[in-house]
Amino acid sequence: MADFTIYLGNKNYSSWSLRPWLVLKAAGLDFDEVVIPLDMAGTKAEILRHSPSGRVPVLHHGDRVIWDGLAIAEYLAELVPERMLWPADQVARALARSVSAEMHSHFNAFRDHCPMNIRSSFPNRGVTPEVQADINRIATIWRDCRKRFGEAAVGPFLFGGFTIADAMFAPVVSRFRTYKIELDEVCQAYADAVWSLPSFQEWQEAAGNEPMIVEASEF
Ligand SMILES: N[C@@H](CCC(=O)N[C@@H](CS)C(=O)NCC(=O)O)C(=O)O
Repeated sequence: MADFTIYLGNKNYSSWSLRPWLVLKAAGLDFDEVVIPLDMAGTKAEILRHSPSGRVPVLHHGDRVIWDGLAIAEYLAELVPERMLWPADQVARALARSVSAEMHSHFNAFRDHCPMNIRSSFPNRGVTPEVQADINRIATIWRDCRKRFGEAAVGPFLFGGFTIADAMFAPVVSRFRTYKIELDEVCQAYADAVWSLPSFQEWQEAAGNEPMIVEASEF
């Protein structure tokens, strides 16, 4: 079984879709991708043809169907263990899973007020005190991971080399640019490393070329 197809939302807006797509790239697997335009009359029905949750992303691997970004990432980590999609060290891996789960299930103020919009720039818009508290927590996570496990010699990511944890925070990196959030030196260097990933650059280019507009994510 070698055929992978990932169904995604709009690349400019779908933070949930970006994450497992980056993990697929890091896994080194060939895959097809289908973008289902979000927020349109037929969106839900089209997604439901491929995803039992009625949400994207969803990965089809032969007759297997795996939905939810973090579940897809975990599945890929099991398929290609040699790619070290989680850190090798058990303590680092537990922390990587913790921060990934925290990113997956928290930061609602930041999500609600600062939606991902890769190609746009809205300096400081939407930064309420609750949003700032989310930003501060994310910056603390980044600093802590970099300090404890992000050895410069291994790589510029949270745990040195690129892992699922970095994919989980990639939409945040984009939002920090869109909303011009000021970061300290450590966090800015990390954000720059994620932004410059060739796979992320490829996604950004596609996002810039998409014709679809989701009004709710524009100001
Ligand atoms: N926790 C899910 C969230 C997925 C999600 O909310 N996807 C949105 C697009 S970004 C969606 O499918 N929306 C379509 C709809 O609700 O009709 C994941 O990580 O995959």
